[in-house]
Amino acid sequence: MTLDHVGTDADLAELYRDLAAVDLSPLWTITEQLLTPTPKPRAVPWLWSAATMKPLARRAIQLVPVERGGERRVLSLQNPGLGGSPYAAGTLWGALQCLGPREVAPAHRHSPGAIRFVLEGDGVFTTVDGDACDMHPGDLVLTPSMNWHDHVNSGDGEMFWFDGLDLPMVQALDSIFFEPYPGPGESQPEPAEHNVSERLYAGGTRYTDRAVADVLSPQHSKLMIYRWADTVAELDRLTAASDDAVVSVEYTDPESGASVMPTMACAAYRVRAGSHSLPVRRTGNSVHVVFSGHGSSVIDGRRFDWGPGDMFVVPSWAASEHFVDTAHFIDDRPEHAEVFVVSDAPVLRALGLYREETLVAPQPITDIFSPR
Ligand code: 1HN
Repeated sequence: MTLDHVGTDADLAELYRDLAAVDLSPLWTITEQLLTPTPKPRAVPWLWSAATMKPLARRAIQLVPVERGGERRVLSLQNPGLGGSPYAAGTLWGALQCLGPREVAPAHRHSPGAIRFVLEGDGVFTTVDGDACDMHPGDLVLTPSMNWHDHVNSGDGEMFWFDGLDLPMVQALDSIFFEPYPGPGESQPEPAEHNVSERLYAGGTRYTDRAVADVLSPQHSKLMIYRWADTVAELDRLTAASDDAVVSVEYTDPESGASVMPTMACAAYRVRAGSHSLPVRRTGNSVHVVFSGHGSSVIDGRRFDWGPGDMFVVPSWAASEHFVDTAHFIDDRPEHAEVFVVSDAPVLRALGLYREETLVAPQPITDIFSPR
C-alpha cells in the first residue's frame, strides 16, 4: 500500500506547532545535527597565555581575599565555543589557581575529582583526606572525588598551579555533590608527618609510556603526589631510547597500572628541540599546560605558539601536532619543551568510545592564533 502524502505547507507547519506544544520533537528535522559523521565538539581549540593570566591573577590576589572568592581564588579557562560556560572543554574544567603569602583555602569535598599541576612558587601543601602533600613546581597532586582537601600557603611567596577537574562530566551525569568541611572556613588539622602516601606507594611503577593506559579501574590512585624529578627521569629515559619527535608518559596508579583517576588521565610529554610530530586526532578532550620550553602546536590547521605557563585546549577529534625549533637555548643546548596534559581518556576507554588516528602529513597552517 502506498500513502498519498497530501496536505499543504500550512498543514505541515501546524503539525510542527502541535508537536512542539506537547514537547515532542520530530527526528527527521534534526538527524543531521545529532548524528555528525565525526565528533563536532562545541569547544574550540584555544590558548590562554601566562602573560595574560598572571598579571590578572596577581590583581586578584590583591583585591579578592580567598574568603571573599568563594574559598578558592581560581580563574577558569572559559572556552569561547561553550556559550559562556566556565569550562575549558565539554568534559573538562581547567583553571589557574593562586594563593598569596600565608593564605589558606579552607577544606571541602565534592564528587568531581581534581588534579593540580604546580607551575610556580613553593611553600603550599594540599591536605588530601588528612595527608599533607608538599607541592613544588612540576609536581602533580590528586584530590580525588569526595576526598577532603584544603590548600595552605605556609610561605611568604605567591604560588600558582593548574587545576583540572572532571566537573562538566560529573555535571552532565547529574551527580554533583558538595560539602564544606565541618567547621566552615577551616582547614584539616596539619599532621605531624607530611607526604604519607608518597612513603607508602611511591615505590611502585608510577608511569607508563603507552599513549593511554589500557588498564581500567573504578578506583583512583592512592598515591596523591607525583614528583617532577621522577617524571623528568622517565622522559629522559625515553628520550635516550628513541628519536621520536615527542616522547610521553602517562602517570599511573602504582597498584593497578590504571590512569590516576577513573575519569581523568594525566600525562607529560617532551617535544624534542628541532623536531615536529605527525598530526594525531583522538576522541576525548584534553587541556595542555606548558611547563618548560617554547614551541607551537597546529590544532585543526591553526597554529598556537606557546611558552612556560601557557595553557591550551585540544577538543575531541581535532588534529594536533607539535613542534619545537632550535632557537631557544639552555646550558648551550637547544631547549626541549615539556608539557603536562589532562584528558578524559579513561572515560572514553571504559565506554568503548576511544579512537585514535595518526595523519600521514603535517597540516597546512591556515591561521595563526594570537592570544588576547
Ligand atoms: C575546587 O574545589 C578547587 O579545591 C579548585 O582547589 C577548582 C573548580 C570547580 C569546583 C571546585 C580546589 C575548583 C574546585
